[in-house]
Formats: sequence, structure tokens, C-alpha cells
Amino acid sequence: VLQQMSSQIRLMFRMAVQTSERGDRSEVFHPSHTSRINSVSSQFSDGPMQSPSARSSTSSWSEEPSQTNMDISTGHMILSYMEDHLQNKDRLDKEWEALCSYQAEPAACAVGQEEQNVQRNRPHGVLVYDHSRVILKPENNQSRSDYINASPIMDHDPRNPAYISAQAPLPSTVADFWQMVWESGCVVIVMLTPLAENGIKQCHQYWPDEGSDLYHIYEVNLVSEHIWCDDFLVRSFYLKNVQTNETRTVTQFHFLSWMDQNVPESARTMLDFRRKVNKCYRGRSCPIIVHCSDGAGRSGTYILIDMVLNKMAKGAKEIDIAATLEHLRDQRPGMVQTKEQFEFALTAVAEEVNAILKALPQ
Ligand SMILES: *[C@@H]1O[C@H](CO)[C@@H](O)[C@H](O)[C@H]1NC(C)=O
Ligand SMILES: CC(=O)N[C@H]1CO[C@H](CO)[C@@H](O)[C@@H]1O
Repeated sequence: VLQQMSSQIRLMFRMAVQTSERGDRSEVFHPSHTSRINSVSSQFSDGPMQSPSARSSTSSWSEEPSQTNMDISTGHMILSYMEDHLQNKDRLDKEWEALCSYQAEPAACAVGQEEQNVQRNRPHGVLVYDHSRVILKPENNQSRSDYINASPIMDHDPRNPAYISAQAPLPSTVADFWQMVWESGCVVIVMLTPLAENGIKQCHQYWPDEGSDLYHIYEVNLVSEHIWCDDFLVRSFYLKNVQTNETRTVTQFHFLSWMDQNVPESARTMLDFRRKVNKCYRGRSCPIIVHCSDGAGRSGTYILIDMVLNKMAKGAKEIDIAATLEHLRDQRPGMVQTKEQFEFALTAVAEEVNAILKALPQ
């Protein structure tokens, strides 16, 4: 029954968006945009874009919403859907229950439980699916292993992951972590956990306090550390493979105030953080490595928000957040751990859509 309800909710949403494409419902929100709305079924190349002047309307402290092809009517529909969704706790509860009963298929996690790999997983963390795990090159390994607790997360391109959702390094897996950074071509790391919380270690510090450290064949140089605000900071690393002498710059965005099993205090701060990440990442095709402690709760929430907002920015007219989360859970177990985190994802999406709409020329 719950499954049915959940798909009904989605169906309603799809219908609502389709309605808005015809232009009738959206007039309620934005009569002046009717003519644009009538043409949205064609391509977006000449669709509504943000003008540079409108983009300066946000405060100078925070990053502006990035250039977007978001369809205005879709934006308004999503906003009203989200607002309704967030006010209707009963519906949210049911949708979350349905998501909790979702079973990924295939779901075998045998490799992570092999004897030599058990100590490479964080205790009480999540395991990786055999069919969806990052495979290290054993010839570069420190222990002749190809195993790391990290999952490639695909968006629309089935060959190139958009993200890697990873467990936080343990003291024994730091070299593996940098090997993954190296081999995946990664240039941006998103870290969503403090190193410790109430005295409990969440992540081993995998970078030097200053100068450089060598992790197996990966030399990591801390180049700079820029504290943006109380909630996050940005570190720049110079990474060198001492076997080949190749080098690369890697930027780490570290969100400090998001506690395990919890949500950030402010969606706005998280969105500003995300904009900074994406500004740095812009134009790349390598995966963004996202990790918290287990690489599933906070990481899953962040990836869900980013994936949905990216879809919208590309002009998608059908946004199905629950289905997007199921898609994530097909690739890594436990993505988004609590109902509060799911609710936070909805809030954050709504808030960003609101900010984008506000920045549009009226
Ligand atoms: C790397 O650099 C060192 C020092 O400059 C040099 O001795 C070594 O031959 C180089 N290795 C490769 C693979 O280029
Ligand atoms: C190529 C390489 O560095 N291989 C290493 C894999 O791990 C074993 C055990 O730590 C090392 O002895 C190898 O040198």
C-alpha cells in the first residue's frame, strides 16, 4: 500500500509538471511568463536564462546561484510541490516509509566481507555492493588489494560516475584513499564530517597539518587553507605520484558543522557550500569524491541535493526526488539515513529553486 501511495505522489507530481507545461496552472504563480511557458516544450537554448545583472542581487558573502537553464514553470511547480510536501508531514512520513522498504537489486556485498577486507571497513559503516564499488589498480596498491569502501555513483552517463561516495579514511586506508583520488582523476573532494564528534573519531586526518606527507607513492602537499566561515573551509593540495612524477592540484571542501545522523543547521549555508564546490568543479568530467564517515548518510543527502539541482539546472521537466534516491540506493546502501535528512534535502532543493527564481529578471 505504501509503495502504491508513494508512486501516486510521484504520479501527481508528474501530472502537475505536465499541467504547468501547458501554461494553465503556472499562471497562478507568474502570469507574465505565460508566453515563455508556452514554448518550453521546445529546446531550452533560447529559454529563460539568468541575466548577469540579476545575479548580483544576492549578498556578496555568499555565492550566487549559478547559470541555469531551469525552466521557470518547472521551478514554480517544484516549489509549490515541495512546500506542500513539507507542510504535509503525513505524506512525508509515508514517502519515507516507502523509501525504507525499498530493496536494491542486485544487493550482494560479499567482497567487502572477505577476510582481508573486513578491517578496511569502518565498524558499523555500510558495505559496498559487489556490482558497484571502486576497484583500485592492484599493481599500485600498498597491500596488493583492489578494495576500498567507496562506490561510484552514476547520474545520467552509465560509464562515467558523477560522484564517488566514500567512507572516511581509516589510518590503514589513507594510502588507498589517495590512490583512489589519483586513479579516478579526481580534483575535488567534498568532506562532510568533522574529524571527531564528542570524542568519537569520524575520519582519520588524511592530509598533513603543514608541508607534505607521503602516503605510499602519493605525496600530498598542503598548499593553502582558506576558512570561509564557521561552517566550512577549503584546502588546496598539491598531489604528486612519486613513481611517475606526475602532479595534480586537488581542492578539498570541508563542511565542519554537520554531525553524524543529523542535518546542517542551515540549508542556506549548505547551498552556499555546494555553489562553491561546483564553481571549482565547473567544466570537469571526473567524479567528485564525497565522504562523511560512513559515506552514506550525509554523503547521500549531499549527492541527492546536488543531483536533483543539477538536473533542474539542465532544464529537466520531471523531477522525482524519491526515485533519484532509489537510484542512489541502487549504487550504495544506506544513502540518506534519516527522515530528517530526506526532509532536509527537500528543503534545500526548494530553497535553491526559490533563490534561482528570485534572481531571474522579473
Ligand atoms: C622523477 O624525478 C626524479 C628527481 O628529479 C628523477 O630522478 C626520476 O628519474 C623521475 N622519475 C620519472 C619516472 O620520471
Ligand atoms: C606496485 C606496488 O607498489 N605494489 C605494492 C603492493 O602492496 C605490497 C604490500 O604492501 C607491496 O609490497 C608492493 O610493493
